[in-house]
Amino acid sequence: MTDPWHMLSEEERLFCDVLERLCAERIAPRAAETDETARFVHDQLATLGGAGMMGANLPEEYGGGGISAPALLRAVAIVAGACGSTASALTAHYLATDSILIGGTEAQKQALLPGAAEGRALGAFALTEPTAGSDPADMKTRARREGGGWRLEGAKCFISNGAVADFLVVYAVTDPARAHRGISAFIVPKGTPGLSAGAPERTMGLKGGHVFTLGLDCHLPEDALLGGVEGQGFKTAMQVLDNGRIEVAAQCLGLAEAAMATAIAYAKDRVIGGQPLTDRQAIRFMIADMGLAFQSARLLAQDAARQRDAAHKGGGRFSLAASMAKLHASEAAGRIADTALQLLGGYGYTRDFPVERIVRDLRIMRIYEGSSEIQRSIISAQLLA
Ligand code: COS
Repeated sequence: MTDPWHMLSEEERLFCDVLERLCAERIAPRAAETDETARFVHDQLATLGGAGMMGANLPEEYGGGGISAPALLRAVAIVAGACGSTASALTAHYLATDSILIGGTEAQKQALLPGAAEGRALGAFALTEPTAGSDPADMKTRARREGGGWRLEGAKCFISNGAVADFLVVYAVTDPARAHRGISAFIVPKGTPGLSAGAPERTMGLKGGHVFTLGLDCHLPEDALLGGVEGQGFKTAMQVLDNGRIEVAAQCLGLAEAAMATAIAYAKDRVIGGQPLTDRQAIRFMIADMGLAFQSARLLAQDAARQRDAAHKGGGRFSLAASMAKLHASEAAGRIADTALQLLGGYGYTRDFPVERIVRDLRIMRIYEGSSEIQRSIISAQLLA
């Protein structure tokens, strides 16, 4: 079989090998405990910071890894394979730093990105609202000019890292008359008076990657406006989400591969009626279906990653590829993990194996960063255009 990651450079391979060892030694052994205790993955993110992973999405000029999008895909999958909660908090941080990279002024990039890349400052991306999830253009959070700065008022929900982040990128309406073109983004540091958060949501999975409802009634300085211009927020958010959707596909690949590996090891080991499970055609067919679903998800995600690199060099959009990768990977990974659980039988339903946790961790992948229904809308709009 050819190396499925043949497109990575030698340096990128080395980066991924080191990361894989680190995750196996220091992150994977804590995944079950993280799920049980629902403790935020602070330590795991610090470990990733030491490995250069907190800035792996950023160019070297801002302290980032400067790796290709396929290498980033592989690296995020490695983290997710070790611990879904850690990968989710990590990629939420990428949504914040990507917002600054795509929409920020040079001064904002220089001020925030190197610290974020080193893992000294954790980011959060605040777009979703109680009445504006799939349609963020309908958001109600408002920013008005006030005393040489801004008054930001509203509420956000399901914000990953929200209350633990050192800085948030908050999207808000600055001109209601201009619909999506009247949305702008703001940098809100932790501790800003008037920024409040509830307790973390009690979620089905990804229990160590906390999501929060946030209240906003804050005064912000003039230079909190991302990019220094109004009306660019919606476009920035959409571009960020194109990147983010490939990172969701990466999380799906990592989690699905871990479920599949557990099921294959179990099938090889388990003997029933004097016969190994792998002698049974029903089990072999399950393994074949998981392998096919995984391979198709990986190929689509790698294609989207290559298109992401090409678009970043030459301009243009890769929304179609990103949405296809996210939609397919999240649905395929859900099927893979469910099949793995079925193969393990009653054991799959227990916490003695990681598969039930993976099933729970994966469920949100069909919902966050644009539900499967939204991905189908984007794909059909792109194909019809
Ligand atoms: N890249 C660049 N520009 C984009 C873009 C992208 N990926 N997607 C949309 N735009 C631009 C369009 O080109 C258009 O520009 P103009 O102002 O020049 O007309 C503008 O944004 C509006 O585009 P569109 O009409 O397609 O926007 P909609 O309001 O219909 O939004 C979708 C459509 C479904 C794509 C959007 O609402 C969406 O992504 N929803 C899901 C949100 C989400 O994922 N939330 C999760 C948050 S994180 S958990």
